[in-house]
Amino acid sequence: LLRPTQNGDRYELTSPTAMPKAAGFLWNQRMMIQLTCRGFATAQFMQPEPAKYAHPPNIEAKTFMQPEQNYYAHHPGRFVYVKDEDSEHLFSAPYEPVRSPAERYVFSVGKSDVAWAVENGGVRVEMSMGLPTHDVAELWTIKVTNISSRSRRLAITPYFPIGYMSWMNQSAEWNPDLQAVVASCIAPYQKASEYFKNKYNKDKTYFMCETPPDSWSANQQYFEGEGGIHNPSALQASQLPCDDARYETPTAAVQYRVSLKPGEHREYRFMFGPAYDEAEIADMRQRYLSKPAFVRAAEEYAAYMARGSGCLRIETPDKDLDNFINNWLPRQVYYHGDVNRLTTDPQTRNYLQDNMGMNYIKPAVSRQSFLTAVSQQEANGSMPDGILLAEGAELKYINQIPHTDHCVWLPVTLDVYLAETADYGMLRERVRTANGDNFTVFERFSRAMDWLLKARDERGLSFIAQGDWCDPMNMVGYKGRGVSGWLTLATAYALNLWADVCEHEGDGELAERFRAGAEECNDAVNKHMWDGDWFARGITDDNVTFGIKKDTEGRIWLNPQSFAMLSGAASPVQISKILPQIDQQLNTPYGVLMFAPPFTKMREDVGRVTQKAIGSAENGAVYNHAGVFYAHSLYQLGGQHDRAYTILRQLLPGPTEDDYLQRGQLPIYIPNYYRGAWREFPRTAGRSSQLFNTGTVSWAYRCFAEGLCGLRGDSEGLNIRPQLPSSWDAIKVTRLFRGATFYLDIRRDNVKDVTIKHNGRTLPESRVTNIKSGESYHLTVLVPQ
Ligand code: CEZ
Repeated sequence: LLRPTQNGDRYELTSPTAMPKAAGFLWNQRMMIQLTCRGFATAQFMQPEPAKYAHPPNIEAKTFMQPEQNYYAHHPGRFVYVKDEDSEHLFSAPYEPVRSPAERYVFSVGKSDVAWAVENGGVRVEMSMGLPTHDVAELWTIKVTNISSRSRRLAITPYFPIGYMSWMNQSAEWNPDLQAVVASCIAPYQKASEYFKNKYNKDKTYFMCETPPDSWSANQQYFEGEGGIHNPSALQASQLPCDDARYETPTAAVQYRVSLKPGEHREYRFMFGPAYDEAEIADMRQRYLSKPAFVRAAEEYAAYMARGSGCLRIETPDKDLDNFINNWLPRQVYYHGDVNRLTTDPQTRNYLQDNMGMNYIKPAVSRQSFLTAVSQQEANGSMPDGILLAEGAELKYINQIPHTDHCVWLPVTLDVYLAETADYGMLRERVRTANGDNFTVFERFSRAMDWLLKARDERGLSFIAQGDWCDPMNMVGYKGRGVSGWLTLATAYALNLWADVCEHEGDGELAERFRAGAEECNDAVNKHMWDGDWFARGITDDNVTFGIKKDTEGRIWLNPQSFAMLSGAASPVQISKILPQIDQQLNTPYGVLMFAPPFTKMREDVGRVTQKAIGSAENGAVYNHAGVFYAHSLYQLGGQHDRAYTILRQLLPGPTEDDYLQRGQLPIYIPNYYRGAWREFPRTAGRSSQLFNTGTVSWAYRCFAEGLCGLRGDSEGLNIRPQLPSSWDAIKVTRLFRGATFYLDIRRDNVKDVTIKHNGRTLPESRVTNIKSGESYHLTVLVPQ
């Protein structure tokens, strides 16, 4: 059903029906496309806000990327119909819209292309798509081969529906000079000011052919006719109608009528994408639409992807895991750091955490992200809800809701930047904000910490306003009094991390002050939120503590437990009570739940999180971001190798076929959640959200590098303290660090503590200092049995 090829570089799925939403995705800095195994597609480009060039056939609501998107017959997709003109047998590739079962079907997802090979009725169709590195366009190759032993007369009809573009103005026609169907629209608007904003938008969509087709259709209704998308009327005739769309729904179908001898094939190239005008389309043709130009674009794009290959290679007893860590996880981390989820106003916590991952790929990008983030700090030291990345960008959607946790992520993500680079010099850069104040990065971080300390109530607990890390927890504190247990602990964690930096920078007094603040936070949580076996999640506006034993829904939440371990609030005795509770109440075969039991009805003093579908998203799913915080806290704690590893492994679908089928996702990315409600609704438990935007990935990479492999930098060198799961005896690791390459041979041996040998010599500590850029270090690392 599912197999890795080329050392895990690609994954192949051999059924279009077993995991119907299984998909691959490609991006560049200006666009993103997700393609399902059946041929449905979701694509967006930035102008500068996310926009579409292919639409469903009706008006679509605009929103940010959502989980568990459904596909339906008319969902935008990229298809090719093939009709045998003698037998009249009709099928389509990849699978939609005809859904005729293929004799052989392979969906093959690579890091820089997505491809299919489909055999049906003695004809093989190979489709593949790539992207240019800097432009917005899809580059398609479609190859049709007669694999039967007789000559065949075929009508080959690529079909790229364009859909309902606008209620103001839309049309489409064949442009003979461009050899393209060109659809045009005026994107709907109402305010005069928007006219000027939209004036230079790419309001055209083109489907352009390298080889002139015999006929075409630009009108969805005429093309599909009474036969419908599964059996379009236009395919009954001897050629397509060569029609147009005049305030009718545009589409793009072109047809080639060919005779193929046994073994003979035809190969076609197409481009699909948005443009401002015909001149731009002509220019794109010139640049890309030929075989050599496709080859060049593919090479360039593969090189672009390769720049995101990360700093860690592992060889463990788990080959599927190796594939993921060596090929796919860094790619997903790169995606987040490279394009910030294709938003112009990423949530501040997302922006900082997505860039945290970039430390393992391009630390210079992370460095710049701190400067950008603090350049938007408020005068009172707090951080805004989103970071604006483009001129004219505005805070939208969730960023219009006040959340109180954003400052926390500054020291938390800086911790990784400093561990990777030891670039304390960045802290001395001066940054001026739009409100005119001018401080060093160091001062700005301290101001953010002071704001966190201030944003607490008389008990010393952090106000939650309309949300913290948990976006939809919007009614705990909307009256201004409610507090977050998690945020108080996260504040303590952040303050302690920052105190270490203050100390390193020679400001012992400040360090002491922030450590005292952290202690106050921890004490307050212990005083007001310890429920005997675990920590509560918060206290509402009306002074009701929740996330405690007497709650029948939302009884135990994962984040406060993880952060109590990170912040030092939880004593060893408390930890020994918490961990078994997590095992019992939150563990599932698909990962650890964000909380349990899920809410079944609105709780007006908690908010809309309780209204989400049971076991979906934040309402008690296996929300991977929370799961990976927990893994991180276990690695930080030490001595929890198996618990931590189990969670990391569960972030990924597989390796059993049952698990793949239940999750319904290829092991090429981590989704933001898998459905929870494992006891309540076992049928849907484990199902992937299919949403690859998630703060999980930078933490997952960190957990593998820093936790499992135990490789973490400090101001002078690299510490080495692997935490292998007990079932592993040995692993091999390659780690790039500050310009040097470390080859580590890690195995269990009769040693009391981690012992490192370099060039036959045992090092005095489990740490390498004086690292020289450009050098290779071959180390043997012995870990206790
Ligand atoms: O958003 C994520 C946020 O991007 O939810 C996380 C939060 O920490 C991330 O910053 C947990 O709440 O509004 C909502 O109901 C959802 O919570 C979404 O905003 C959610 C997206 O589905 C994920 O892309």
